[in-house]
Amino acid sequence: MTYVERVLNDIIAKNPAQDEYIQATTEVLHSIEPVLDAHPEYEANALLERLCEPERIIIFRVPWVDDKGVTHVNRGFRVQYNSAIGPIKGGIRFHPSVNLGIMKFLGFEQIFKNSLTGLPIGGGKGGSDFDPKGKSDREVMAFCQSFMNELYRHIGANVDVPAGDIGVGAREIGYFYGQFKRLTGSYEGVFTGKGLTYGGSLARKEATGYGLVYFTNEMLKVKNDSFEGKTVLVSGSGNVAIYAAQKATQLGAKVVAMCDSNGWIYDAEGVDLAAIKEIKEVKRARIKEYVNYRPNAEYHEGKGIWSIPCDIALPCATQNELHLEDAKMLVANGCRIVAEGANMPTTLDATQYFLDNGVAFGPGKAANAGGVATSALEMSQNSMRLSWTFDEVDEKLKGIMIGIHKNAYEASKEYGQEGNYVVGANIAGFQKVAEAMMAQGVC
Ligand code: NDP
Ligand code: 2IT
Repeated sequence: MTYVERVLNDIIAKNPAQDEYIQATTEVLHSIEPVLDAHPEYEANALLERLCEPERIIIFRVPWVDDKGVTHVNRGFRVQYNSAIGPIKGGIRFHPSVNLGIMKFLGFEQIFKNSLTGLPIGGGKGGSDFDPKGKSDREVMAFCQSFMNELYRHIGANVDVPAGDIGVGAREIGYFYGQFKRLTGSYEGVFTGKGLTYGGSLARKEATGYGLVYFTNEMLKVKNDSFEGKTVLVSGSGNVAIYAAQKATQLGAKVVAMCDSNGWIYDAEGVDLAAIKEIKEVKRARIKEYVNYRPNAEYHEGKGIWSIPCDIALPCATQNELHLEDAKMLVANGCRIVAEGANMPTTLDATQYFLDNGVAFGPGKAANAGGVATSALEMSQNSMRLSWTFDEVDEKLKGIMIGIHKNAYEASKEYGQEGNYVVGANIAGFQKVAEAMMAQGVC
């Protein structure tokens, strides 16, 4: 039995019902096998066993009272996965599906993503099974304050710096920040994605989506191609999806479809992003309202976005939203590039199908790293007590995404799998963390 098989068997035996965590570790550990073969000292020092076990997991009760006076209890999580290369950094997700396995997969992926940015940030993730849909602002505030009443003691600008993710945006970060400050009396850069009036960075809101498109643009350049004239599908209609669609459109592509968890819209003339922003960012409503803005567009209930012919697919909603049958449809319809704005949106068999069928595939930990990279730029600005202009941040983001693409591509080449960004990103992300962990001794 190889080292990787032994570690994966232990993970499977010890973590029943954590399917997403097993999926993420399986992919990463298999791709780094050549590095492990070249470094027998990693096995001798139980490096993988230490890497796969979070430094600590905090699970806590989050009680709150709704507008009718009814008391509810949700479960809160923070997985502080790995601080070898910097303080813990990663988002907070509010979604009813949140459980320990999902928190661990996201935290595990974050370690390598953060390493790929080249910036000094460790990996972690947090969240709750709280469902913000349909809640009033006061209910969301009550929940965020209660969440912070426990989490504040575990975080800090040099310890652990949370940010947004699904269901957590500027509104929630504001409530977290206010409560943290009240509990600790400390005005510090303990969150990113903050509002611009209290330490936020310009371009953080746009960063994940823009970064995804900058990365995809590098993938296109390898093929001597560009976004100009391409037909693009973007799943989701949240923070990542909206700004991916915006940048792809700016670069000359036509985004013809987007979705939410209820259904999808198709607009042959190109999606009207002002309408999507009003529906999603202002009204917090359902995407089916889009047809009220554009009567020629179609709305379809349920899944189905991947059945539309396209050149480029950008899954930007959630994990395991793109299955093998979707991959087959995309390939049959001529899709040649897939880049993940979401974390692990593509199942393992669908990923393999893309790789086997000549589709250039950008894995999330590389392609969507622009969000956390810009979070690290927000931390830098907070430390300096300065703020950069939008263009300064955007230029840095672009440079970081070009660098991630280059490093992942070169690692894929070095290990004999040129153009396989899954292998390249996993290896490039792993190497820095492994070296830092070895240098710091058994801890
Ligand atoms: P948002 O909450 O802003 O948007 C999420 C979008 O995805 C919504 O349109 C939502 O629809 C849809 N969605 C969520 N769950 C499902 C589901 N089960 N089926 C179909 N659609 C679904 O989140 P973000 O845009 O911030 O995050 C999207 C993805 O990007 C996540 O995987 C996140 O981890 C990842 N990511 C986010 C980063 C960031 O900076 N925000 C950085 C890197 C990655 P509905 O409104 O109906 O729920
Ligand atoms: O998945 C992610 O990279 C994020 N949700 C952003 C994390 C961050 O700290 O900005």
